[in-house]
Amino acid sequence: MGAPCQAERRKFRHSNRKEADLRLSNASLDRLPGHVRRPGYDRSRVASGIVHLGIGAFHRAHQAVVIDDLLTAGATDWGIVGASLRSSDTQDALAPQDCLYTVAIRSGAGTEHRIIGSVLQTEVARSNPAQLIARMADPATRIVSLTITEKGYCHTPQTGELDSNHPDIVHDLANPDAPRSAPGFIVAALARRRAAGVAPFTVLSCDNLSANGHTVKRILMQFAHLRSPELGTWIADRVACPSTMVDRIVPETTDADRAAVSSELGMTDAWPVITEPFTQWIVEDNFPGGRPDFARAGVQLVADVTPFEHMKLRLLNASHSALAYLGYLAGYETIAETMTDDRFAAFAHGVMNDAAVTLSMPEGTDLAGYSASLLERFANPALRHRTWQIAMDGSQKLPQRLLGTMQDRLRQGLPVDTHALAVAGWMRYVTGSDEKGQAIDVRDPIAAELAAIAKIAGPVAERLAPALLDVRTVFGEFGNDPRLRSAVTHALARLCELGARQAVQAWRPSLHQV
Ligand code: NAI
Ligand code: CS2
Repeated sequence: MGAPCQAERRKFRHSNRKEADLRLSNASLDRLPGHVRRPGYDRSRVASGIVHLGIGAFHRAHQAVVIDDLLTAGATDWGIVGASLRSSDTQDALAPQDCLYTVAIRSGAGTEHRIIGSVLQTEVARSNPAQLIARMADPATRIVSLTITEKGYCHTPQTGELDSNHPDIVHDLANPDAPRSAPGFIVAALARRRAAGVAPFTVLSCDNLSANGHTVKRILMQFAHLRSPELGTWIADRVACPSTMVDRIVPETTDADRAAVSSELGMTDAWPVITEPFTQWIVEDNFPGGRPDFARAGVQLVADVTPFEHMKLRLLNASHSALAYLGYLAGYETIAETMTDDRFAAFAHGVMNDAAVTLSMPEGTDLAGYSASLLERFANPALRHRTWQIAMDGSQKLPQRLLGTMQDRLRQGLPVDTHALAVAGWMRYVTGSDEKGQAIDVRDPIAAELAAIAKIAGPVAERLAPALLDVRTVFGEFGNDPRLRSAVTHALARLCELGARQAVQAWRPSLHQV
């Protein structure tokens, strides 16, 4: 359906402005402008088959779009019930809209608006935990998927093991029927299914974790074992947790986004999601209870996602984090803005090149082409992906994004100076004070611990770097490696001496290019 000419759009927007109190809903779908794509199926005939935990921006711009495509193609039993374990914000926004929302796909060529109907209902765990557990225990639920952020797994980032001292885990072991954590809810529902003789659902992590399927399975087994060894064994034997690689850049929605989308629709959408044209989903094909016909919607089904996951985490996410910390310190608000600085763009490319040599990809994989596409995506002028947003939860992200590459490079006798500058950027960032002495709003599960370490060490690289490298939950034993300590301390000293802009300006690519 072709986009209307500008004059028609202006006319449409004007005629609809007086209907500004109109709200996106089932009843108003036929009032949308003709160029806005809407669900091509009868939502009333769709049954839910998926419960998704973490109904945030990424799920709604990625997995829910795939399911919407499959519903359009005729599937009827893979609708989504979206749950939030933390707040009612998403439900408050979407319930009045019959859970309809807009995906605004932005690029330099313009914006495409698409209404998604695959989320059928929402749940707020804290207001009714029993209802969510019942949903997940219902035999019609065959997949429980997750985008709960790296910290939602209540694990130790460096090891991937359950953190049994995590406050939510301690609470959930004491209150198994009124859990707070994702592991708590999943195990409570699985226990209910086991007791009823119902086969388990498949657990599908869509978070940026290393080996996300294996990690979530380990965490579920360890949590369940603490409740009952028999339950832990049942989960180990019966529950499938395929790993996935997920990719679509989805910045946090702003009020300006809400206003722009609502103006385009001629009606209010309280929580649209903003994204890029690119999307990719690679999934291990291990769904004993059945799955949607993912391939029909362009999802790649593989036996082992590992190489693709490493490629994405170590090239895209690593350079994203590098740009986030050093770009923020240099005064850039968004990734696209940071990429307008050629030296930062070159540095991001250097991070990708240094990671590429650690990958074992299928024959014919074009890593140079993949890196080039990443640099283009990062430079998308239509996406305002804030460096501050990507800088969040760095203690949960560094191991799979930067440290794994550094360990592999050192094993190969290769320098790690490029990645050391990215780690130094994180260290400088978590001090909580920027290069002008202004406070940084550091969001991280261990932000207070990091700030305390920085305060004791003071603004001296030779003290701060070793102190942070001793944070075992992030660096583990690798933090003791003298080559790592030397490279990171040197990088931090340069960063503190020159400032981010000049330190990146002075950066040069690693000499040993394989
Ligand atoms: P968001 O902030 O929109 O949603 C995060 C969701 O996680 C919310 O529903 C929130 O309630 C839930 N959550 C947060 N902390 C939690 C906890 N401790 N326990 C349980 N649930 C918790 O963020 P968004 O953009 O949806 O990203 C979520 C995750 O999706 C990311 O952390 C990442 O793992 C993955 N992802 C995000 C991409 C993006 O560009 N935004 C792209 C690829 C993957
Ligand atoms: C970002 C990711 O916020 C972050 O940490 O690096 O969410 C990134 O946008 C996605 O992984 C892209 O697929």
